[in-house]
Amino acid sequence: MTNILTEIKKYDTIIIHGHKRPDGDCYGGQYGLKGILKAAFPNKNIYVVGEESDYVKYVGSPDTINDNVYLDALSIVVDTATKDRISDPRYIKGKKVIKIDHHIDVDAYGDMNWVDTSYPAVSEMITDFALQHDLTIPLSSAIALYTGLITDTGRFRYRGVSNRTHVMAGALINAGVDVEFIDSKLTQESLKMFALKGYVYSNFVTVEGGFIYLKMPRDVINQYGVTDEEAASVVNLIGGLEGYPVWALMIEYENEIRIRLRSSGPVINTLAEKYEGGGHAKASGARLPSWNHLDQFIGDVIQHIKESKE
Ligand SMILES: [Mn+2]
Repeated sequence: MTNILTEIKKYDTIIIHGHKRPDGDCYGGQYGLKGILKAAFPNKNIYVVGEESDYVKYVGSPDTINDNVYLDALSIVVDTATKDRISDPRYIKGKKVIKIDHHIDVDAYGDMNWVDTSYPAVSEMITDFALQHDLTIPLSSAIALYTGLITDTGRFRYRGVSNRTHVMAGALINAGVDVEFIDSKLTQESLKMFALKGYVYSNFVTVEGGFIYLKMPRDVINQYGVTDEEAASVVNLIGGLEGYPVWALMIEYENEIRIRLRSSGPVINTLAEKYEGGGHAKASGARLPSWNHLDQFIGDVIQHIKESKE
């Protein structure tokens, strides 16, 4: 962690990347870090690049920069486990790349990698980084980081939330976060999402053995007029059902089916790895080439649940 600050000090330009289809924690890490570095080093040029997120747009919006900005720049990539998920492939043009992440380290793409899965959110890592180095956390960063902290922990409900998580949250409140403001931003719902929930509750499928899933074909997403990100966000609606410890949301893309696989029981990232995926022990992603592979996948999930009980 100390080495990271030493590196940061060497560069006049720092470009912060995140992952494709950024979520609250990705945004939190990116904009949180940007504000902290800007406050500590006002003469440095600090940029955030990558995709925009509608869901957390109050946190910030990305900068547009030319390729030549990367000359002599330091690239920092947050919240992204693998190279192919990094948003804006130009990160590699930086003189040095630092990876800061809390996912299982499958791809150490950085010249320097700070990867620690004991953090439930990269926003907690960035907050800790600031506190340990006595860096000021400006209000804009605190809002970003608190957003990341509560979205990746499901409002402090998931495993991985620790004493440290709450200490970090407390530090962000000290920095001026209005928790009610952030909660209202995150919980406000659009009519189309409200309607989509009706679809979820009417179309889930339960499989004997403890698996519940929902198919989200492309025409459903179009019919409800939601973004892919919004569609993906309903995964937890089918979680927590008694007798069904593993659940999945399957979204249809042009050439593949992307699966969000979740568990409140067995570890499922090993299973996800068999299907071009991976991630956390109880929250992973996977892919199928088409719906034709669904039955095989379901069979594997059931088998996996069975084996985990033995
Ligand atoms: Mn994260």
